[in-house]
Amino acid sequence: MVALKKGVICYLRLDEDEAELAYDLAELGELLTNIDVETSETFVQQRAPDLNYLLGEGKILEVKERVDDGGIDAVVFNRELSPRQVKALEDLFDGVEVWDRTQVILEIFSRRALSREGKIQVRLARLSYLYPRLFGLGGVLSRLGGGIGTRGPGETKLEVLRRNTREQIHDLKKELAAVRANRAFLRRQREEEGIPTVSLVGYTNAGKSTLLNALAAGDQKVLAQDRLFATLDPVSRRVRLPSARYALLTDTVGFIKELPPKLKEAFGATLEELHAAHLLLHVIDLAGPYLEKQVGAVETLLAELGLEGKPLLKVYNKLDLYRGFLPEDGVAVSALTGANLDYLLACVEEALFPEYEAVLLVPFDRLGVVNRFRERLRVLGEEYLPEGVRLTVRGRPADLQNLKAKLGANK
Ligand SMILES: Nc1nc2c(ncn2[C@@H]2O[C@H](COP(=O)(O)OP(=O)(O)OP(=O)(O)O)[C@@H](O)[C@H]2O)c(=O)[nH]1
Ligand SMILES: [Mg+2]
Repeated sequence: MVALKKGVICYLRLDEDEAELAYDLAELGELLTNIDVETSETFVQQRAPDLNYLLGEGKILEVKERVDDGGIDAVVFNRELSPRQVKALEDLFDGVEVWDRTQVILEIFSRRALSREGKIQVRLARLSYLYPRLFGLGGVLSRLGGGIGTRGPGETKLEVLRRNTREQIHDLKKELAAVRANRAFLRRQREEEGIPTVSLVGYTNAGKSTLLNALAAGDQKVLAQDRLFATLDPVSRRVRLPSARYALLTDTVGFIKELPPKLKEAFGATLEELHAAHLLLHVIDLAGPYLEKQVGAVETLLAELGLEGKPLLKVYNKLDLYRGFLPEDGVAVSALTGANLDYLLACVEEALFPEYEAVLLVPFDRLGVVNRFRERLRVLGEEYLPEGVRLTVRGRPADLQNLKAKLGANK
């Protein structure tokens, strides 16, 4: 068990939206839990952002009083703080850590990054966040790990630090460019193989990795966990579609409302992969209390990435936890229990290949079943055999899937 730190949240409210407030507080609390900080109190104020303290002076002194009473390790703000605010707040809270939402997310990402690429991306995001803040300087430095090198003639320590950071950013960008080139190469190779690609997108913790594991043809499992941003590195697995054709399914980093811009930039190469997908599966937590907010946030991010035009299928996940009306604009499944996954695969196939052919051996006493599908399926060939009729039919994968299921049942 890691020792929990205690933090207070300072929340600047810009409007009267109660639902927004409740959502943000729940989410920030959840983000903090993911870096082992427990929220002990919340201070909320509605006003225009203060240039020094984000919250107004009166409110911030209230927070200061609480912090001075002791037992608080961190003061956490719901918005990204400017360099000037970081400096002023660190001076005010003298010794107690000051965090903003961006730093909290950066911290989670850096704990999760495993691959070389993931680490480069997170490091780049951290240094880019840090760089403009090097001009005020405060305790923020010790947490963000800016490297200090040898001093050149006539340079102050601070100047060295800035130059070093600038150089590191430059180098990391170069490394990322190499990663990007390699990705493009692998993508072209895949395209030559002709396997269609499907990418999972969705809010963090919606169940993307669990779904990938449930659908993947082999048994190489990826990490799926009840924690935010469990996945940072894209992983692909082959998925067998109902017609026995294959698609390549890719899992990637989860989305969050107002993803810090520096992270969005750093993860550009990862997110760029989405452009190459033939189909996006938007995985949605059907059972969570914040479905609409999360769907909205994902759609905003997809639009920002220029992906509005992509074919997209909504997948409402965690059906096993849900008792209510089912949304009609997508497929409801449970990645955990496997419910409705066959139907999902049929829909994926339908989106990728609008129609396909199947050969079915229908026993004579089941021909009536086929008749019920006459309107939706085209019969291309009939061959009479002792055990039944061999039919070649053409139609949408979902209908064929359905027919096969009906033929299989009540034999
Ligand atoms: N009850 C239930 N739980 C599920 C289902 N699908 C996923 N979960 C759980 O939800 C949690 C998050 O699942 P992940 O697959 O890691 O979610 P993710 O979308 O990959 O999350 P990030 O990688 O953080 O973006 C895990 O604890 C899963 O066991 C489901 O259909 N039903
Ligand atoms: Mg995941």
